[in-house]
Amino acid sequence: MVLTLYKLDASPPVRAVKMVIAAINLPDVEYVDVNLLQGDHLKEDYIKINPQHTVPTLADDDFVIWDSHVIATYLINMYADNDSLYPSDPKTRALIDQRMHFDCSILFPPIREAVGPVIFGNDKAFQPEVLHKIQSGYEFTEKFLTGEWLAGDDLSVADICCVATISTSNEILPIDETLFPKLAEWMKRCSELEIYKNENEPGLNIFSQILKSKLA
Ligand SMILES: N[C@@H](CCC(=O)N[C@@H](CS)C(=O)NCC(=O)O)C(=O)O
Repeated sequence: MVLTLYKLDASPPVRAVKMVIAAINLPDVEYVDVNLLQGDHLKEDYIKINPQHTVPTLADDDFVIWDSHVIATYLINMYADNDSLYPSDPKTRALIDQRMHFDCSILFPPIREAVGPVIFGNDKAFQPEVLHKIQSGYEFTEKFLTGEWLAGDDLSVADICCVATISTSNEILPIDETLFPKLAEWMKRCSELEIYKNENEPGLNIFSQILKSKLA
């Protein structure tokens, strides 16, 4: 099999997939950069692969799939030595799926909404309504954290996907640890993981630099 990941390191969902690839020790993934700032994703060749023109996109030989959560669980189901990141027990899996749908529908959209007008437009500040949505995502996440990890006592793919997103929104609206102590602790726990240091931090730094240069 030949695995190709179309990616942009600054992108949170790309970083989530790269952390999963590292967590399951998947060797020999070919990486292809898609520069959104230069409009690579809107070119005919890329639209043919993914009509929704998002990154990340995965090609496994001629099977093509996108959305980071789907790519992450596909790679675990298909190639991981064990299912610890995405256990097959239906209730555990449902809890993980809920967190990932929450990431997709609540945590990630305000990041796009906040940075779009800054990175692709001329805005020099974030809209207050968007910051409110990010804060609301923090409030929910704080409530979900009843154990060490987002879906209980063990690290799962939900933590990986959500930390890629929340570490990014933290650059837009820093997490107030007096309001969200469990969230701040979880962030710290995640940031100590090797996969986070190697696969999330570098792209997060790129994101942060782009943002700072646009806000300046
Ligand atoms: N839910 C998707 C979101 C993907 C997404 O929106 N990626 C952004 C970059 S962070 C993108 O590709 N934007 C370009 C576009 O939508 O045209 C996922 O998890 O993969």
